[in-house]
Amino acid sequence: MPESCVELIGSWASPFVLRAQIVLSMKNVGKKKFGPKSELLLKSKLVHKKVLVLIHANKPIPESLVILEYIDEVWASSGPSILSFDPYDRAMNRFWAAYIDEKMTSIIPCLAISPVKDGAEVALEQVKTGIILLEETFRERNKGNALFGGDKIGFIDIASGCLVSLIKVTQM
Ligand SMILES: N[C@@H](CCC(=O)N[C@@H](CS)C(=O)NCC(=O)O)C(=O)O
Repeated sequence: MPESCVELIGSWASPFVLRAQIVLSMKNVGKKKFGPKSELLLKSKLVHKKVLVLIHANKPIPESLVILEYIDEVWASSGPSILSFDPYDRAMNRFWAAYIDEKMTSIIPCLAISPVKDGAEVALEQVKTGIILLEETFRERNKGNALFGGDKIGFIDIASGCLVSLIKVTQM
C-alpha cells in the first residue's frame, strides 16, 4: 500500500499543502500528483470540504496535521519520523501544532480579506501574540538546537514552517 500513488487536493500556494509536501519529501515518496477538488473528494463523506485532502489508495484523508501523522505512519520505515517516541514529547508537539492552527493559520484569510471593520488588524495582533508565545516555547524546548525537533525537522517545525510559503505567495 505505501507504494500507491498519492494525490494532494489543494493549491501549490497553500501552506497546508506545503506541510504534506515536506513530509512526503522526507519520506522519499516520489509518486505524487496535484489535483483540483476532485469528484472523489466532493462525493466523499468528509465532514467539511476544505483542502488539503490527501488521497492514498483511493481513500481520502482530511486535515493537514492528521495527514502528516498518516504519512509518518504509512512510510514509517523510510526517512526519519517527524514525532519523537516519547509520549510526553508527542503530546506537546500535537498541542503546539494545534495552537499554531488555532492562533495563526486559521486566521490567515482575515489578514487578506476581512468582512469585519478592522478585522485584519485584530487578526494581525492575534498572530503577533501567537508568534511571541511560540518563540518563548522554542527557547524553552530546543535545547540550543536550531529546530523545534532538535537537530532534525519535526512536527512543530513543519506545522509552523509552512507559513513561510505565504511570504512568497503574497510577494508574487
Ligand atoms: N484545518 C485545515 C484547514 C484547511 C483550510 O482552511 N483550507 C482552505 C484553503 S487554504 C479551504 O479549503 N478553504 C475552503 C475552500 O477552499 O472551500 C487543514 O489543516 O487542512
